[in-house]
Amino acid sequence: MVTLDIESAEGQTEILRRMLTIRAFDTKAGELFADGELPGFVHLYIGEEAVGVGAVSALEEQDYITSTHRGHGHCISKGLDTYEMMAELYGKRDGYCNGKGGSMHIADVDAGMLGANGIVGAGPPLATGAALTAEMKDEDRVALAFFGDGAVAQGQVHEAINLAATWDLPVVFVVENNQFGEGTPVEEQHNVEHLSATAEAYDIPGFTVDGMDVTAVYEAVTEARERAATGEGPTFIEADTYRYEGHFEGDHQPYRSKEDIELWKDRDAIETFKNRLVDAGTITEEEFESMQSEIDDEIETAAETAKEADYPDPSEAYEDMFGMTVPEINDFGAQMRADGGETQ
Ligand SMILES: Cc1ncc(C[n+]2csc(CCOP(=O)(O)OP(=O)(O)O)c2C)c(N)n1
Ligand SMILES: [Mg+2]
Repeated sequence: MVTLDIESAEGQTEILRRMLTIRAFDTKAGELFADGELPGFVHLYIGEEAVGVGAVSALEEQDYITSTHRGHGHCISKGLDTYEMMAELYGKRDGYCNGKGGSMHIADVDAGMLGANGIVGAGPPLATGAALTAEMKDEDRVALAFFGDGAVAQGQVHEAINLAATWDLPVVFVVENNQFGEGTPVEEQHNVEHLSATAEAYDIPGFTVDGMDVTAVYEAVTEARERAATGEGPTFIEADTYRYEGHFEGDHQPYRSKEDIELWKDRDAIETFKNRLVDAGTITEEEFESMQSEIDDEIETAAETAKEADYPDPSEAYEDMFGMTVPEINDFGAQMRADGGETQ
């Protein structure tokens, strides 16, 4: 069953709620970082909400996603809990990785969120691997990789697309073209007008969609998922979007003007979708206001509770690092050798 049905009033309302939740979460994360509350870096997804929510809503619950260093929006799109996310940003034990991952490493494998990732371009190979696993296990799952315009020319991204295309694996590649890789404009990074041209090299379908239109993203991913799930292989989707905030919090942004940002804000995806729902009578202005204040309360409570929560104890530092403990790995090796599986 599709995660959220964009044809139904319930699905539309939840899509709006998730986009608003991302914006509220990242607005708060930006404030907390500026106040010196959060360790590490935060990269905000504000402005790009329609890509994450549009894409994940078109998937099925059991599908996998891989994320980027700008991953909060992908997590919320996949239905992750904002308190556990906030606790992770704070480095607290209640966080998704028990506070040991932070903003750039939130993962919830059970929910199909295979991880934010500090390595640009590391998501697509994970998605191709997850799709291969699903195929070998004969499971009805697809894997969707989010990655940025700055990752498109990264070598491992091409290896991942090539393998997925050659083996017809159930993968959807989604490029979030937010017009910059750090401070470098997309046209100074690539020699093609549309990054979706990448698809031609692998003989797979490639599309460029308006990433400020949640419906357009949803429709493109719906088609791509269908292709993936029916053995027709991967699709490459470029979503044109924009980040409203700096590359990271603290970026002085000398590479663009306030006017450029305003031009994109005029096409704000949340505002557009909200107006569409109000015009259609799906929600009223009052319902919108109360949804917004419920979300603000949720995020405020998440931040306050996370601030007070416990850090992991230093004695837990080496827990959760590997799937097995060192003694278990040694036992595993010994067993393999005893079984004749070890050839060295
Ligand atoms: C392999 C690798 N190279 C470089 C970096 C440093 N780096 C972090 S984010 C970034 C820009 C990524 O741009 P893009 O993929 O467009 O994502 P965006 O930040 O725009 O969402 C770079 C170069 C890194 N983290 N990993
Ligand atoms: Mg970018």
